[in-house]
Amino acid sequence: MFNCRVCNHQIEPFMDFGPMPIANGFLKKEEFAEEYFFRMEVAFCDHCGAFQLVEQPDAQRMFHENYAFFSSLSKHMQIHFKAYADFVMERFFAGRKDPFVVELGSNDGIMLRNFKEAGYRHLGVEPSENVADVARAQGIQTISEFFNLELAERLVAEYGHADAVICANVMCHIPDINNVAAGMAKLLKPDGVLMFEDPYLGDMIAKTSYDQIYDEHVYIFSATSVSWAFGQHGLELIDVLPQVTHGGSMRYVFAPKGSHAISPNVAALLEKERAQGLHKAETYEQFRRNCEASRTALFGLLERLHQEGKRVVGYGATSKSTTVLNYCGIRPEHIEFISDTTPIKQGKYSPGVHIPVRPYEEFKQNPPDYALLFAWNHAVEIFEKEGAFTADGGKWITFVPEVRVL
Ligand code: JHZ
Ligand code: ZN
Repeated sequence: MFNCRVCNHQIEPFMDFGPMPIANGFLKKEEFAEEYFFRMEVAFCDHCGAFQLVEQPDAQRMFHENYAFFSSLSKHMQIHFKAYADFVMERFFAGRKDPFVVELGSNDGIMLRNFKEAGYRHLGVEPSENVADVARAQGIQTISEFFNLELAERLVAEYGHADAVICANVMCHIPDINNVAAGMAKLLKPDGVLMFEDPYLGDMIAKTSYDQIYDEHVYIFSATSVSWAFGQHGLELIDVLPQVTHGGSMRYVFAPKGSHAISPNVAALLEKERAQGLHKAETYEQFRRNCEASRTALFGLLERLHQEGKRVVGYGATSKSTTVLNYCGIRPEHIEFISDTTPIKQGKYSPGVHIPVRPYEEFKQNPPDYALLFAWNHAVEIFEKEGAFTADGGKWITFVPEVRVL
């Protein structure tokens, strides 16, 4: 039993993924002996609807000056964040005098650069110095701190209240959601808006995409759970917009209670979540069984290919792949290397399982028989550019929504 991180009710974990390393903790050989592991168990709170990790490593272990994930490496994500910024500017900034936008977890500036180019006052809050430096080098105003109520008070004193507080793939990383929601309510103008998007629980359950669960993702949100959590702090859910990014995400828009009209999308999604059974324990029991079946199928396939002497290479050393590799018991003999375009990951080893991460050029020069698509959320972008691999007889292995060879 432990207490829900959002509402404090007593809850019971329903699934144990076993010992897990830091998902973005790519490491060198000499660091193997000291590698940090935590026990990755998940629980669902039937009081407030929060799907959550029981234990999460300290923030400083995950977000630091060597953070390995740079948002701007994907072309499609650059287009996505331009559209997100346009949505904010067109829907909420029209007619406002000198609006001010704050982004939490602004990474390398992939979203804020659009506000900067449009001439808006902006501020990024990004605790990982190395990714923040990339944003600063482009003239995007960024401070490197963790956001909380205390920082919100300092920001108000220094910059004034915000017209919009925005995030993407950040809110679900922050364990003390009550402190952050209180900070956001403090930072916003009385008619300001808060919005964030994160991987969506409804998609994860529907697709058995259990690899969304790793140390950084302390929550997998639904409209039901976020409206409960932020409602505690005087913020009301005024709109919801499904996104295709990261394998199925949801953008939630909040505003101080009574300040904005509520879109009919909100009631429709809450209803849909009930119909999907997101409030019921049985749904999570079924999810656990689906994960176990997926693990058996993927491991079995990789064992068979190994026995047949086939070459398998991982495509994309994603955070998500850390969960798949460790949970499924995959070993270096199953996967020759993982190809990735991120310089800081190359030449290192994957967390826990220690599969080498190699530059993309090695994949191109020596294509394997099978590419295991760890970056399945970027499938459209990747298939667009890997036509030659398929044309030459290369095969893809995917595991979401089910294990298949394409
Ligand atoms: P990608 C990260 O998750 C971590 P990850 C974080 N916790 C989160 O929430 C989401 O992002 C937003 C490489 N790649 O985007 C680049 C290629 O090699 O699925 C990346 O290392 N070739 C903040 O890590 C990885 O794959 C390509 O063509 O699961 C993709 O990581 C492409 C497109 C990517 O996020
Ligand atoms: Zn709860």
